[in-house]
Amino acid sequence: MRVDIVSIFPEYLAPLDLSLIGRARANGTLRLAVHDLRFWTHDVHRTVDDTPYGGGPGMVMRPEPWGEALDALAPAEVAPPRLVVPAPTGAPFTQAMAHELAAEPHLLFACGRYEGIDQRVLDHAAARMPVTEVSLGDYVLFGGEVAVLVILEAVTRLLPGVLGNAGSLAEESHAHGLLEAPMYTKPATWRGLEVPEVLRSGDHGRIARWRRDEALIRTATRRPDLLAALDPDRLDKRDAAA
Ligand code: 6GU
Repeated sequence: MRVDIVSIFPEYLAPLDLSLIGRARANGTLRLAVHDLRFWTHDVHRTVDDTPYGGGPGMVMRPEPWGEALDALAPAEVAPPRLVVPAPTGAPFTQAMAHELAAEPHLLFACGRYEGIDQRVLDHAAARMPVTEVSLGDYVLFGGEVAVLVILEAVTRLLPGVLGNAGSLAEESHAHGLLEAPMYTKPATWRGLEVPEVLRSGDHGRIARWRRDEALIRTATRRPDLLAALDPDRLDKRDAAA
Protein backbone atom coordinates (compact mmCIF):
# COMPACT_ATOMS: atom_id res chain seq x y z
CA MET A 1 0.00 0.00 0.00
CA ARG A 2 1.14 3.51 -0.78
CA VAL A 3 0.47 6.28 1.77
CA ASP A 4 1.16 10.02 1.50
CA ILE A 5 0.67 12.37 4.44
CA VAL A 6 0.60 16.17 4.13
CA SER A 7 1.13 18.19 7.33
CA ILE A 8 2.66 21.44 8.55
CA PHE A 9 4.31 19.37 11.31
CA PRO A 10 5.99 16.44 9.53
CA GLU A 11 8.05 15.76 12.71
CA TYR A 12 4.82 14.77 14.45
CA LEU A 13 4.78 11.66 12.25
CA ALA A 14 8.28 10.48 13.23
CA PRO A 15 6.84 7.51 15.22
CA LEU A 16 5.92 5.94 11.86
CA ASP A 17 9.59 4.84 11.69
CA LEU A 18 9.14 2.64 14.78
CA SER A 19 7.98 -0.84 15.64
CA LEU A 20 5.69 -2.78 13.33
CA ILE A 21 4.83 0.17 11.09
CA GLY A 22 8.54 0.87 10.71
CA ARG A 23 9.10 -2.77 9.78
CA ALA A 24 6.24 -2.68 7.23
CA ARG A 25 7.95 0.35 5.69
CA ALA A 26 11.37 -1.29 5.71
CA ASN A 27 10.11 -4.46 3.99
CA GLY A 28 8.05 -2.61 1.37
CA THR A 29 4.54 -3.59 2.57
CA LEU A 30 3.99 0.11 3.26
CA ARG A 31 5.39 2.78 0.94
CA LEU A 32 4.95 5.86 3.08
CA ALA A 33 5.98 9.48 2.49
CA VAL A 34 5.41 12.51 4.71
CA HIS A 35 5.21 15.92 3.03
CA ASP A 36 5.46 19.44 4.46
CA LEU A 37 2.51 21.53 3.26
CA ARG A 38 4.74 24.62 3.32
CA PHE A 39 6.65 23.17 0.37
CA TRP A 40 3.65 24.34 -1.71
CA THR A 41 3.70 27.94 -0.40
CA HIS A 42 5.38 30.76 -2.34
CA ASP A 43 5.48 33.78 -0.01
CA VAL A 44 8.44 34.57 2.26
CA HIS A 45 6.44 33.70 5.38
CA ARG A 46 5.25 30.39 3.88
CA THR A 47 1.71 31.25 4.96
CA VAL A 48 -0.81 28.43 5.24
CA ASP A 49 -3.66 30.08 7.18
CA ASP A 50 -5.87 33.16 7.27
CA THR A 51 -8.87 34.56 9.15
CA PRO A 52 -12.28 32.96 8.57
CA TYR A 53 -14.86 34.55 6.27
CA GLY A 54 -17.92 35.38 8.34
CA GLY A 55 -15.79 36.08 11.39
CA GLY A 56 -15.17 34.03 14.50
CA PRO A 57 -12.13 32.90 16.44
CA GLY A 58 -9.15 31.02 15.07
CA MET A 59 -7.69 30.61 11.64
CA VAL A 60 -8.57 28.53 8.57
CA MET A 61 -6.07 26.84 6.23
CA ARG A 62 -5.92 28.64 2.89
CA PRO A 63 -6.85 26.61 -0.18
CA GLU A 64 -3.87 27.41 -2.47
CA PRO A 65 -1.12 25.29 -0.85
CA TRP A 66 -3.55 22.41 -0.38
CA GLY A 67 -4.64 22.63 -4.01
CA GLU A 68 -1.03 22.42 -5.20
CA ALA A 69 -0.22 19.60 -2.79
CA LEU A 70 -3.15 17.51 -4.00
CA ASP A 71 -2.31 18.27 -7.66
CA ALA A 72 1.23 17.00 -7.04
CA LEU A 73 0.31 13.89 -5.04
CA ALA A 74 -2.83 12.97 -7.01
CA PRO A 75 -2.02 13.95 -10.61
CA ALA A 76 -4.90 13.67 -13.07
CA GLU A 77 -3.07 11.16 -15.33
CA VAL A 78 -2.87 8.36 -12.75
CA ALA A 79 -5.38 6.40 -10.67
CA PRO A 80 -6.47 8.70 -7.85
CA PRO A 81 -5.82 7.92 -4.17
CA ARG A 82 -8.49 7.95 -1.52
CA LEU A 83 -8.23 11.28 0.32
CA VAL A 84 -8.65 10.89 4.08
CA VAL A 85 -9.17 14.04 6.13
CA PRO A 86 -9.10 13.61 9.91
CA ALA A 87 -11.48 16.08 11.55
CA PRO A 88 -13.89 16.13 14.49
CA THR A 89 -16.65 16.71 11.90
CA GLY A 90 -15.94 13.39 10.15
CA ALA A 91 -17.68 10.03 10.22
CA PRO A 92 -16.66 7.88 13.22
CA PHE A 93 -13.55 5.78 12.60
CA THR A 94 -14.32 2.10 13.23
CA GLN A 95 -12.69 -1.28 12.70
CA ALA A 96 -14.96 -1.67 9.64
CA MET A 97 -13.53 1.56 8.21
CA ALA A 98 -10.00 0.35 8.98
CA HIS A 99 -10.73 -2.74 6.86
CA GLU A 100 -12.08 -0.54 4.04
CA LEU A 101 -8.98 1.67 4.07
CA ALA A 102 -6.66 -1.37 4.26
CA ALA A 103 -8.11 -2.53 0.91
CA GLU A 104 -7.08 0.71 -0.87
CA PRO A 105 -3.89 0.75 -2.97
CA HIS A 106 -3.17 4.42 -2.19
CA LEU A 107 -4.23 6.66 0.71
CA LEU A 108 -3.56 10.39 0.92
CA PHE A 109 -3.97 11.99 4.36
CA ALA A 110 -4.53 15.74 4.66
CA CYS A 111 -3.78 16.94 8.19
CA GLY A 112 -5.68 20.10 9.02
CA ARG A 113 -4.76 22.41 11.87
CA TYR A 114 -6.51 25.42 13.43
CA GLU A 115 -10.23 25.57 12.57
CA GLY A 116 -9.75 23.29 9.59
CA ILE A 117 -9.13 23.49 5.83
CA ASP A 118 -11.08 25.77 3.46
CA GLN A 119 -14.07 23.64 2.42
CA ARG A 120 -13.41 24.28 -1.30
CA VAL A 121 -10.27 22.12 -1.12
CA LEU A 122 -12.36 19.05 -0.25
CA ASP A 123 -15.17 19.99 -2.66
CA HIS A 124 -12.68 20.40 -5.51
CA ALA A 125 -10.85 17.16 -4.67
CA ALA A 126 -14.14 15.24 -4.46
CA ALA A 127 -14.64 15.71 -8.22
CA ARG A 128 -11.43 13.74 -8.84
CA MET A 129 -11.12 11.25 -5.99
CA PRO A 130 -13.06 9.71 -3.12
CA VAL A 131 -12.87 11.92 -0.04
CA THR A 132 -13.50 10.59 3.47
CA GLU A 133 -13.62 12.82 6.55
CA VAL A 134 -12.90 10.73 9.62
CA SER A 135 -13.28 11.47 13.35
CA LEU A 136 -11.69 9.48 16.16
CA GLY A 137 -14.40 10.39 18.65
CA ASP A 138 -16.34 13.16 20.27
CA TYR A 139 -13.48 15.37 21.41
CA VAL A 140 -11.23 17.91 19.72
CA LEU A 141 -7.52 17.55 18.92
CA PHE A 142 -5.19 20.36 17.80
CA GLY A 143 -4.87 18.78 14.38
CA GLY A 144 -5.03 15.65 12.29
CA GLU A 145 -1.48 14.36 12.87
CA VAL A 146 -2.14 12.23 15.94
CA ALA A 147 -5.35 10.97 14.31
CA VAL A 148 -3.30 9.81 11.29
CA LEU A 149 -0.99 7.87 13.62
CA VAL A 150 -4.05 6.13 15.09
CA ILE A 151 -5.73 5.45 11.74
CA LEU A 152 -2.54 4.18 10.09
CA GLU A 153 -1.79 1.87 13.01
CA ALA A 154 -5.27 0.36 12.78
CA VAL A 155 -4.93 0.01 8.98
CA THR A 156 -1.33 -1.23 8.76
CA ARG A 157 -1.89 -4.16 11.12
CA LEU A 158 -4.59 -5.41 8.73
CA LEU A 159 -2.21 -5.54 5.75
CA PRO A 160 -1.18 -9.07 4.73
CA GLY A 161 2.01 -10.18 6.44
CA VAL A 162 2.24 -7.38 9.02
CA LEU A 163 1.00 -9.42 11.98
CA GLY A 164 2.95 -12.61 12.66
CA ASN A 165 -0.21 -14.50 13.66
CA ALA A 166 -3.18 -13.76 11.40
CA GLY A 167 -5.41 -15.59 13.89
CA SER A 168 -5.08 -12.68 16.30
CA LEU A 169 -7.08 -10.57 13.83
CA ALA A 170 -10.00 -13.02 13.85
CA GLU A 171 -10.15 -13.21 17.65
CA GLU A 172 -9.64 -9.60 18.69
CA SER A 173 -12.07 -7.03 20.08
CA HIS A 174 -14.51 -5.65 17.48
CA ALA A 175 -13.84 -8.55 15.10
CA HIS A 176 -17.29 -10.01 15.92
CA GLY A 177 -18.96 -6.80 17.06
CA LEU A 178 -18.10 -7.69 20.67
CA LEU A 179 -15.36 -6.74 23.10
CA GLU A 180 -12.83 -9.50 23.71
CA ALA A 181 -12.93 -11.65 26.87
CA PRO A 182 -10.19 -11.13 29.53
CA MET A 183 -6.87 -12.87 28.85
CA TYR A 184 -4.41 -14.53 31.26
CA THR A 185 -0.90 -15.97 31.10
CA LYS A 186 1.45 -17.74 33.54
CA PRO A 187 1.76 -18.01 36.52
CA ALA A 188 -1.54 -19.76 37.34
CA THR A 189 -1.60 -18.01 40.74
CA TRP A 190 -0.30 -14.48 41.18
CA ARG A 191 -0.62 -12.45 44.39
CA GLY A 192 -3.35 -14.81 45.50
CA LEU A 193 -5.36 -14.35 42.29
CA GLU A 194 -6.17 -17.47 40.25
CA VAL A 195 -6.54 -17.83 36.50
CA PRO A 196 -10.15 -19.05 35.91
CA GLU A 197 -10.21 -22.84 36.17
CA VAL A 198 -11.95 -23.30 32.79
CA LEU A 199 -8.97 -21.81 30.94
CA ARG A 200 -6.70 -24.49 32.47
CA SER A 201 -9.14 -27.34 31.80
CA GLY A 202 -8.01 -28.12 28.26
CA ASP A 203 -11.70 -28.42 27.30
CA HIS A 204 -11.79 -26.31 24.14
CA GLY A 205 -15.60 -26.35 23.92
CA ARG A 206 -15.99 -25.06 27.47
CA ILE A 207 -13.25 -22.48 26.94
CA ALA A 208 -14.92 -21.13 23.78
CA ARG A 209 -18.28 -20.95 25.58
CA TRP A 210 -16.70 -19.16 28.60
CA ARG A 211 -14.95 -16.61 26.37
CA ARG A 212 -18.14 -15.96 24.45
CA ASP A 213 -20.07 -15.39 27.71
CA GLU A 214 -17.40 -13.08 29.09
CA ALA A 215 -17.34 -11.14 25.81
CA LEU A 216 -21.12 -10.72 25.99
CA ILE A 217 -21.06 -9.62 29.65
CA ARG A 218 -18.25 -7.14 29.03
CA THR A 219 -19.95 -5.72 25.98
CA ALA A 220 -23.31 -5.43 27.77
CA THR A 221 -21.81 -3.56 30.72
CA ARG A 222 -19.23 -1.36 28.94
CA ARG A 223 -20.65 -0.91 25.45
CA PRO A 224 -24.40 -1.51 25.39
CA ASP A 225 -24.43 0.43 22.10
CA LEU A 226 -22.36 -2.34 20.45
CA LEU A 227 -24.63 -5.05 21.78
CA ALA A 228 -27.74 -3.23 20.57
CA ALA A 229 -26.19 -2.85 17.10
CA LEU A 230 -25.32 -6.56 16.86
CA ASP A 231 -27.07 -8.51 14.14
CA PRO A 232 -29.43 -10.92 16.03
CA ASP A 233 -28.33 -13.69 13.65
CA ARG A 234 -24.88 -13.47 15.24
CA LEU A 235 -26.29 -14.46 18.64
CA ASP A 236 -26.91 -18.15 19.24
CA LYS A 237 -29.44 -19.80 21.55
CA ARG A 238 -26.94 -20.32 24.34
CA ASP A 239 -25.98 -16.64 24.25
CA ALA A 240 -29.37 -15.74 25.68
CA ALA A 241 -28.42 -17.46 28.92
CA ALA A 242 -25.40 -15.19 29.41
CL1 6GU B 1 -9.67 12.91 13.35
N1 6GU B 1 -9.08 15.34 14.13
C1 6GU B 1 -9.15 16.36 14.99
N2 6GU B 1 -8.50 17.48 14.72
N3 6GU B 1 -9.84 16.33 16.11
C2 6GU B 1 -10.46 15.19 16.36
C3 6GU B 1 -10.45 14.10 15.51
C4 6GU B 1 -9.74 14.21 14.38
N4 6GU B 1 -11.20 13.11 16.03
C5 6GU B 1 -11.67 13.59 17.16
N5 6GU B 1 -11.25 14.84 17.36
